[in-house]
Amino acid sequence: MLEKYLEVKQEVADALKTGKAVVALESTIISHGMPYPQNVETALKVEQIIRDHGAIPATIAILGGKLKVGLTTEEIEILGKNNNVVKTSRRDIPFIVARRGDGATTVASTMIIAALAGIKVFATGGIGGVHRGAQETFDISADLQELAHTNVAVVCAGAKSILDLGLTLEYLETQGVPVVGFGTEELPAFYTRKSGFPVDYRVDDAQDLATAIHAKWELGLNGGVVVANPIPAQYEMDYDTITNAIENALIEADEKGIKGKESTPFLLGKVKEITAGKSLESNIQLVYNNAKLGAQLAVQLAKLN
Ligand code: PSU
Ligand code: MN
Repeated sequence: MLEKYLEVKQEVADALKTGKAVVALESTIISHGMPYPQNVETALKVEQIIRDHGAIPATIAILGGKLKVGLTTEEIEILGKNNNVVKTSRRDIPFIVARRGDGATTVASTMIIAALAGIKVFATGGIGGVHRGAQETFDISADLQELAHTNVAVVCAGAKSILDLGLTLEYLETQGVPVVGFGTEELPAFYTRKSGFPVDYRVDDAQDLATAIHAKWELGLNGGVVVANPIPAQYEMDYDTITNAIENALIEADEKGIKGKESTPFLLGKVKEITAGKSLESNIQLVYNNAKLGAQLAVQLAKLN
């Protein structure tokens, strides 16, 4: 029945069958998170970094209504160039499938499709979370509910302070999702290594991380793990510059009445514009850094299974 919907690339299927390390990657970051051609260049380089660290990359998207696990270079090009690709979260999946459409998967939907294929590790830039002002707007990313239920470890650089990081951590705590700092006691805030908020656990190597995640799932404690990996210091942005950019982006979003699924892409685009592309270089570098850790974690987890 699943075969009707799911199309796993041969190389990925072989790796999964033989218990080799595989790392899932999302496609919203390609279609809605970065401009062309940097998006395509980054997506391809990320795949190479994962290979260089001993794992097989599986970029995930919906193409022609199929849930694709592992894409060709041509398919990544399509996602990067075509602005008709729909941002697809959990609720959108059945409709994109039914109309045989193309969808760029968010953290939530990438986790769903990765889990269907049997992939345990997913590397990306940043996760969605509780938006600032959520007390009024109820804008809470579906990513957080997915982390509550779906058994995939998500390696990210924390979350951007377009979100309310304190409320995001509270929400994850309620849902039983561990937030682990890789080599840090503090939640990184995407462009910066620090946020002022502590993580639940600090882990310093991929093997210890794999041991804890493996224990979680063997004990039947379903749900994901947030592995928060700080941006390398040399690519970190100046705290005041990025804070200012985010404040201005939030004001403009509010004035324009931007809501719902448009909110995150709008804010990301504005921040990029205000920092004159400086944020893009940081964004690319932190994704590379997460791809490397994702591969190392997948290799360690594969040893335990
Ligand atoms: N944060 C980023 N870059 C991104 C996203 C979030 O720094 O590209 C994307 C991810 O795909 C994430 C999604 O899953 O935005 C969250 O959107 P929403 O808040 O609408 O759930
Ligand atoms: Mn939202």
